[in-house]
Amino acid sequence: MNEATFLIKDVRARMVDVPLARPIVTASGTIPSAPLLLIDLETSWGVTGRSYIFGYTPVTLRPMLELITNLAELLRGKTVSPVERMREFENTFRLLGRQGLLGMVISGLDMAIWDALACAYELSLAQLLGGQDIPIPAYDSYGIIDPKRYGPELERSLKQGFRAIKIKVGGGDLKNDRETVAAVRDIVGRDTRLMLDYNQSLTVPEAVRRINCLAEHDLQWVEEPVPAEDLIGHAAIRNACTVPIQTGENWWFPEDISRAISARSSDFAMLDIMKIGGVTGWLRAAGQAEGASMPVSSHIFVEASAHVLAVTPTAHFLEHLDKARAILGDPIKVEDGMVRPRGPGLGINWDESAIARYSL
Ligand code: SMN
Ligand code: MG
Repeated sequence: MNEATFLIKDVRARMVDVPLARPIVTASGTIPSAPLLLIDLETSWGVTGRSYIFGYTPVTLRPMLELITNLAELLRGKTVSPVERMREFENTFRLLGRQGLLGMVISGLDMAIWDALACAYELSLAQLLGGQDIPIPAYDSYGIIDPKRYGPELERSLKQGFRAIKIKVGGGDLKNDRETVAAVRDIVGRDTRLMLDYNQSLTVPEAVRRINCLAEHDLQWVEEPVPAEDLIGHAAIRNACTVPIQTGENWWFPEDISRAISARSSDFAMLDIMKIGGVTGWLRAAGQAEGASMPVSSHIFVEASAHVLAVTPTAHFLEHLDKARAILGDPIKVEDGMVRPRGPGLGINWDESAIARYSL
């Protein structure tokens, strides 16, 4: 295969707002539907690389669409070589920096380039990276819930084989959290791992008070108790609590995991492939996590994350929050509480009629 002839021809992106099975209700705001930007990267061999990025709110989609249109000029005629393309992005944006919408777009393009490369070799991404399509343990991810109304749904998760459940908390006071966690623990039983997510909503003393009080419910982790940038605050909470602290979904590019490791601010790492720098950024972050003996879980992005977790030395859990399901031709399956990476590439196919329905 002559690599020099495998070139990026063009990049297109489309905006959709996709219905969610469950709204994402957090202590820091609610996301009622999933605003996504769908990326198609066309190559000289006729293979198309596909990925999507998640805007959190629809107001981010048009600016990111414009960024992609402008960045396409940088990519057209270049080889389908994700590491080289990332080096170019790094050089181009050294003075500006890459956090925020630009970082999301760079990560999305990186995923699409890796997808095209793996598809061209007729391999899954996990295989292209030297791994296998091994099943990854997954947890089912809920928002802030009223356990009285959500009993049947939680039981459905257990019937699907999930042996781990995450709920978001912090919507009210500690009494509220205690009642919710006790009721959910009752429904899911002693043998199910239970994770909590505060979505950056507390102060350090309040986090210590709440986490130490909730510890009796045997928690797998408590996520982002204070604002994500507050590494010193997270480190202080870790020192004062026995429950492991999970952070990472707001780390931008591999530099941020270096900072977190140095600050000892997290027991676990939860990488978001759209913020950590795509597949290229994930692999670099996963190497650092291995060096720090830190378990790595994924944040949303179920399809791409299954592949990179399959080659992550300290892989822990895949988050099952299937926000793109309604526009995918062949959405992922959960079997016995596990998700298996599936090719070719990232395994992303569009359902064009659903895209037309949810198009913005
Ligand atoms: C989360 C927040 C916002 C969107 C999706 C998911 C969350 C999580 O913090 O960990 O699931
Ligand atoms: Mg979270």
